[in-house]
Amino acid sequence: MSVEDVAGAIKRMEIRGAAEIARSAAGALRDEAGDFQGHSLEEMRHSLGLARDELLESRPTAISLWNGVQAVMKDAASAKSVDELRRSVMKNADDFIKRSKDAVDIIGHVGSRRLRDGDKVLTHCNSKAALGAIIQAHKDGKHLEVYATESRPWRQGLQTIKDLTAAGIKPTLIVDSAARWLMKDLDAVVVGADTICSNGAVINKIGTSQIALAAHEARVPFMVCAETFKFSPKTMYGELVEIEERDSGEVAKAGEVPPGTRILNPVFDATPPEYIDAIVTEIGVVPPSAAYEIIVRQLGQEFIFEANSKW
Ligand code: RUB
Repeated sequence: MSVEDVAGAIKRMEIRGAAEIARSAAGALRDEAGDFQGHSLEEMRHSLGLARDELLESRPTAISLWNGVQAVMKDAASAKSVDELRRSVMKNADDFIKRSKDAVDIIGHVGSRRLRDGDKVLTHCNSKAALGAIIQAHKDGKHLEVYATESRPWRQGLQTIKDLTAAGIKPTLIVDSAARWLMKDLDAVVVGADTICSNGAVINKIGTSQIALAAHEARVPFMVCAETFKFSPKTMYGELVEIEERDSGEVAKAGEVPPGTRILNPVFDATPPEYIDAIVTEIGVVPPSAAYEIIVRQLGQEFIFEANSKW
């Protein structure tokens, strides 16, 4: 797929989920570099720069996209020839995609250990990392009762039900507003993340923070499954995470509400660190308070410099 096709598919949510968005963007940059026909290094840098910007503009909230693009382009400034630039972009993209898939796998195994036989577990939206932990626990022989929220307005919960069913789990679907009613019967909540801020706050699908609040009230452990490239170096420098607002037609179609009705459609929200018991990453289970440390150690100086250099 071309950069334009991938950016369009991300915008339309045909490609969705923070990790998948990042991997697809990395793949698009790899193909762009591979297909470059020119002979000038400057021209290639320029065209990759435009491709990077187009991909970054496709969805604003998930830092995985920015981190992924950054990982692919990290050697672009130092490359000395078209060939070197092409090789570095293609290799970095392949490395990022592999690392990201391996991370989901490890998170599955680590997250599984946090779930016990007989647990009743709720998940929200459709996170491959969160589902990885639940499905791995099932493969490890634990009998889980799994509940999935519908996740209005896009109803990603239906995809979650399909994913769980394909893995041999018989899940139960609930409407989003049933989460607190159900909470008293649950043993764990497992969700994914689009962005984790340097203070440990987690940005994920709208409604996540309400579920976390209900879990906190009922003392039900709230676990976030997220690869380290979901942590945001930008937030270290005070940048607030932009919460994407999508078209009102996703909430109510024309004719369903009186003309002039104002509809708000924010698609992510922030869960404060106090409501999060554990973040499961590919480098281990960490508390939200470790977020700053992870950004510094795992993403490293290059990412931090780049995150700060725009201002
Ligand atoms: C998806 C969503 C997911 C995270 C993590 O929102 O909020 O929980 O992206 O997913 P949308 P993953 O459907 O709007 O993209 O673990 O697969 O990266």
